[in-house]
Amino acid sequence: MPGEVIAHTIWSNARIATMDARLSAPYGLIDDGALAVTADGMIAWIGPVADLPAALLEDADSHHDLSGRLVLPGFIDCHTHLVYAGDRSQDFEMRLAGARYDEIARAGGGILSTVRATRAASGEALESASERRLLALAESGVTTVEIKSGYGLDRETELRILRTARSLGARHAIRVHTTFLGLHARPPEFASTDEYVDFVIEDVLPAIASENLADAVDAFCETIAFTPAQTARYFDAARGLGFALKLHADQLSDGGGAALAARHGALCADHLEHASSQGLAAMAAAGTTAVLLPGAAYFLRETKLPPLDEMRRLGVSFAIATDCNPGTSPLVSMLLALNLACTIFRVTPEEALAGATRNAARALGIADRAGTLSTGRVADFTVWDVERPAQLAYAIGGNPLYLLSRGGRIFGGTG
Ligand code: DI6
Ligand code: FE
Repeated sequence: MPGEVIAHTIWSNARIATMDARLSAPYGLIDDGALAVTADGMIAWIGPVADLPAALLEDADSHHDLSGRLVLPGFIDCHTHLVYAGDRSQDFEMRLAGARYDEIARAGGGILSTVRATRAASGEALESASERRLLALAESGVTTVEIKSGYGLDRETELRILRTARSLGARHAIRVHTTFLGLHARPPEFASTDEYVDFVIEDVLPAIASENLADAVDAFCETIAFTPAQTARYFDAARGLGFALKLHADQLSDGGGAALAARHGALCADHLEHASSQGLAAMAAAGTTAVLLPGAAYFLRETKLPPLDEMRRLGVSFAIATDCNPGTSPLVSMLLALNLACTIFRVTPEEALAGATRNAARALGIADRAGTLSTGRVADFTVWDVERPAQLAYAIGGNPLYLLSRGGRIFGGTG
């Protein structure tokens, strides 16, 4: 209403990397910036301190001087499998002794050993193990996280994983997007992958839809997992129920996953080390975001890098995520994911930070409200004890997080 004073907080004396591509400065940087946040956690105003309207300043409930610290949009980790029980340090030892990931999987280890542990875990054990990982990610600056199921592979456990993900998000005021990864691996009680795909389509997808437990569905389309034809059948059923689509595509071999994801209008296709030029061109045309997972490439010592030059040339936007999972990327730091993206994939620090914010929002279908800092968006931001944004991608193992705001609620720091 005109003239109404809305309670708000002012944050000033900040260097703000808005990541807003409409601003011409690298990182959308506002050098001597200020930010006004409403009581309901929205950004009421953002810009250079010198332009801050006097009325906003006078009416503020509280005022925080950030002493020149760096402000960024909260990180969005758009690809994790963080709800599971057990660990896979034995696989790790086997691999170091010479076994390959696909050999361990074919020998009945790999994903299925985590499925056994997850099915057997009590609700409390599953929740507390997963909570640690979620909070570790939050401590590395994450305000929104995507969590996939896929370590249950029966109806009850898949639903339990998705409910656990939702309840952890609600308990800690972290925005959680859930994804049903039904086609992750064939569970031992099914003789063929086709029969398992039928079961998922007929019994599990409708249950998830009726409880509204997932925002999207995902599949592992790979020679050791599910074929493009099975994936397409599952995608058609999921889209019919209103789910958004994502795909683990072309990670270990070129199976045409990138083009398949694009053809189905998927939000994103993830991994893509082996994606073809045609696949990437289809993604560019469909507006499908690439999600790069340097933690998995590092952990598996993958020597084939994702075709970044081709992505840049074709205009495929790319996000960076942790892929937090027990088998191929036991990584719980978004800061380390940024560093790995730069050192292993050779993305620039600016591309890495865009990948953890603006482009990750695209991969979750929330680019209209998150991923950049501008007026009218949610006040999900982080404050760091660094001067230059590139320092966040450059350092290995430290954590200069000063404080974090999730929808205006402040965690850490003294403000
Ligand atoms: N791709 C991966 O890298 C993970 N899942 C997937 O579909 C691996 C998960 C695991 O090994 O537990
Ligand atoms: Fe994954």
